[in-house]
Amino acid sequence: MSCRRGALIVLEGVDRAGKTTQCHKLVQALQQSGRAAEMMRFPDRTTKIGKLISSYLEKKSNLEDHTVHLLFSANRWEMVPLIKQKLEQGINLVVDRYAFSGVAFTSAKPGFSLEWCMNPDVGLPKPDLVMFLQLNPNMAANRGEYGIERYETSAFQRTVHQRFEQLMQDSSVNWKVIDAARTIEEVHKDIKLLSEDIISLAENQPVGELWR
Ligand code: ADP
Ligand code: 2DT
Repeated sequence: MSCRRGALIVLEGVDRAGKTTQCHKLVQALQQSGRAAEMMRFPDRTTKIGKLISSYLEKKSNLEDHTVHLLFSANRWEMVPLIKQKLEQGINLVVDRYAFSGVAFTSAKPGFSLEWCMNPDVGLPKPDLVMFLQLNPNMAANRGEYGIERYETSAFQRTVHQRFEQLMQDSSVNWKVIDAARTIEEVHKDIKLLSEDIISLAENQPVGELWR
């Protein structure tokens, strides 16, 4: 007897929108309701490629812009066998950032088109649901100072936000915009409901291919 597959659920949004907080809460809630669920995050800084990326983000090393874009994508591709295996085992995966962050961040740099940035990630396992945690830059600023990593400036984050808006025009992806300016519990309630719905829908469908 084949088991029902798990759903691939992604949380996206700008810095401090609450992605990590909500991923943890969602995994916990799904597990408490008797569903298998695990969290993943990108970049996954634990792999060899992830360590190169981490050093770049920490500004301990420099990498050419195209090169680091391809490394971020490779960091997702190296996880694809594991992602597929977990979904087939019926485990729901809750993912903190995915290819959408990859495209939004690189295309916020001068000289990078959305199309060029999307190409390396074409064919990745397609998320069944992508929730975009919407938070305006002023609200994000109230949640604490930016850190010292690369990309952590308000001007760059504003451009990243515009790129996300462009990506959300693509109806081939199941985007849901979540108002992230509310309390942690209010945001969680919406995310949990949307996730439960998609888990029921996805279990009878094959995993799709992103942007193909
Ligand atoms: P992200 O992963 O999107 O960068 P985090 O989940 O790390 O965001 O949250 C950033 C900061 O904002 C943390 O200090 C967190 O406790 C706080 N935070 C998260 N969600 C909310 C919320 N809904 N209201 C107020 N503060 C929040
Ligand atoms: P956190 O580990 O704090 O989420 O920051 N990024 C992420 C990219 O530029 N390309 C990508 O493909 C991904 C997944 C976003 C990671 C930083 O790396 C950026 C912020």
